[in-house]
Amino acid sequence: MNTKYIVILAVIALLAIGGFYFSINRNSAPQIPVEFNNNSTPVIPQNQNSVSVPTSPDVPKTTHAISIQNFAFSPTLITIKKGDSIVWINKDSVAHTATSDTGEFGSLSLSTNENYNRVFNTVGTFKYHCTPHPFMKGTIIVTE
Ligand SMILES: [Cu+2]
Repeated sequence: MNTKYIVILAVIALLAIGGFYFSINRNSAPQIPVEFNNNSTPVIPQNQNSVSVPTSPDVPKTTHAISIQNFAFSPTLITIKKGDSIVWINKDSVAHTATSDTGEFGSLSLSTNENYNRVFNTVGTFKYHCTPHPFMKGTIIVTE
């Protein structure tokens, strides 16, 4: 009789221990975050029909500096690529301009260390001068 009870107690104890371990294992199971995508319909980007094409080719544009110093443009002649820009910087203590001979572009009067920037999008030869000092001349050649 006693051994029966011992066996039953042992079984109960084993079940209890098993349940205890089971609950521990459940609780200590690694909590892996699972993201459910509730949005079952695929997101279709708007403007699907219009493909965006860059309006200008991704060619790096260069800015070329022309210094105005000692009553002269330096360099006097410069060759650049279409789309490049020129920045004139007045290094003189006297005011100068960079003025197109044909009136296509022109700076205001540039004081010391002031600059004037212009993009050249057209192939060609562009001559310019300084309005207060017409003997100051320069040429920009723009190529493809
Ligand atoms: Cu000048």
